[in-house]
Amino acid sequence: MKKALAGLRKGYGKKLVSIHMWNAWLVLILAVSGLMLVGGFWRELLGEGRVWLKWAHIAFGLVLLVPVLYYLLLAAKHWKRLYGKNSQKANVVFVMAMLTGWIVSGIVLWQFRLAGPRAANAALFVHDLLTWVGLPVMIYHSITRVKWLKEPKKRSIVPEMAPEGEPLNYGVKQKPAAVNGPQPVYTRRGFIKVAVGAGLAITLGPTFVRWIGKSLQLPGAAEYAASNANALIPDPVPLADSAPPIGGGAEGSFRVYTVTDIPSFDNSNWSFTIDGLVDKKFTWNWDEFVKLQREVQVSDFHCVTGWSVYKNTWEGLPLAKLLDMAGVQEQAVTVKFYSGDGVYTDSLILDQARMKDVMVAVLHDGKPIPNQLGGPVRLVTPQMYAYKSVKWLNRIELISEDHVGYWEQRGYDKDAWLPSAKRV
Ligand SMILES: Nc1nc2c(c(=O)[nH]1)N[C@H]1C(S)=C(S)[C@@H](COP(=O)(O)O)O[C@H]1N2
Ligand SMILES: [Mo]
Repeated sequence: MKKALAGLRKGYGKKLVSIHMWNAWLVLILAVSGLMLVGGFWRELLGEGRVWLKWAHIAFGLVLLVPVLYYLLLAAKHWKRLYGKNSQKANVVFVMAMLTGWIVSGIVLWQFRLAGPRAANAALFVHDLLTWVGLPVMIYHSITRVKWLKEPKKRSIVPEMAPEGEPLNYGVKQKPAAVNGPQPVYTRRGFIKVAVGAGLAITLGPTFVRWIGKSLQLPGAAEYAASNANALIPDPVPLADSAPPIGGGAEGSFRVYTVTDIPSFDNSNWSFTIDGLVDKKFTWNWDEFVKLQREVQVSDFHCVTGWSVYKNTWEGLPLAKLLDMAGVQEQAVTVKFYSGDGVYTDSLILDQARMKDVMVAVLHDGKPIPNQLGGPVRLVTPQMYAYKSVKWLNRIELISEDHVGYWEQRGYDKDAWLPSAKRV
């Protein structure tokens, strides 16, 4: 133990440098992979690769624990060296707080099943917020530090801080940082720092503010309704329980997810079919479909990536009723759902499909579901994660074999049950 500690002390300065370097590389990798994971553009382009990228992001996030914990071993000593350097102390505290927040919220998101949707929701918010705050700060930090490499006096992490008179490294000859004394306020370094900061603020500031605004305040129902590109006539007339919605109005915002371009529909290109292993096949056009008897339910909606929308008042056709209308044949095992986007599918086994709250939804909080959110008709599966909730649903097929849905083919768990669900 003593020996190990002595070893720690010996190469102390060099160790700080290498911790810093490892940390920088890991944060860069995590930033790039993380931004690719949230970007809609990449979401579409990556397809299957997205699941691998997510696992890589989690793995690198866990590796980030190594430099953080290693630093904590050396922290007491580094802290003494920073005596009197309050801005550098603040910097260390800031970076450690960021890294800890990222790691803790990342672990909650990784273990979302154990954590449950509320904790996952909070973790996603923290993870995103730290990214919006932390990334610009770190970019700024790297840019200014690159300039400083030629004038390393100000760096707190330099090899020459090694005690016991170790030779100075990296070809940098100078006195120990601690005896540098106070720096004049108007130094060239100070100027560069302010200039880079101002430049970044002016060029990136507006985009950054808009980005935060957009991210913290996702579009609400009114915005989606205003840009709804569906043109199906007539509008379905809501039941009394829908308007005003008995749920009191949904809490939270949907993030628009799609694996294709967002489709839109009108009366000429929309129809709804139930076929396969049924006694009676149906194909309804919109006029016929809106005349079918609907029901109302209030339920929460949880995406497996951590966000939720609570108290949605959905109005639509209980799937069990549609199945009864069509008459499910004995050989049928699986209900397969097709999206009008031509790509996305998913499935439920019959017992799951017959659960009371599985709904072919037409209205949300008393309004037609806009095309961005899967309207005119989407599936709702409140007991399961929302990748089961097929958007632009236009065909239900009864089949005798298994069907592995779009995201399940790409690594999502076949078991989509929420932790709270009463499994059937
Ligand atoms: N056709 C289709 N349906 C889909 C998806 C999709 O990409 N395409 N994404 C699923 C996922 S992962 C979620 S969380 C919800 C998101 O619904 P929203 O885009 O209305 O918020 O839709 C589900 N249904
Ligand atoms: Mo999702």
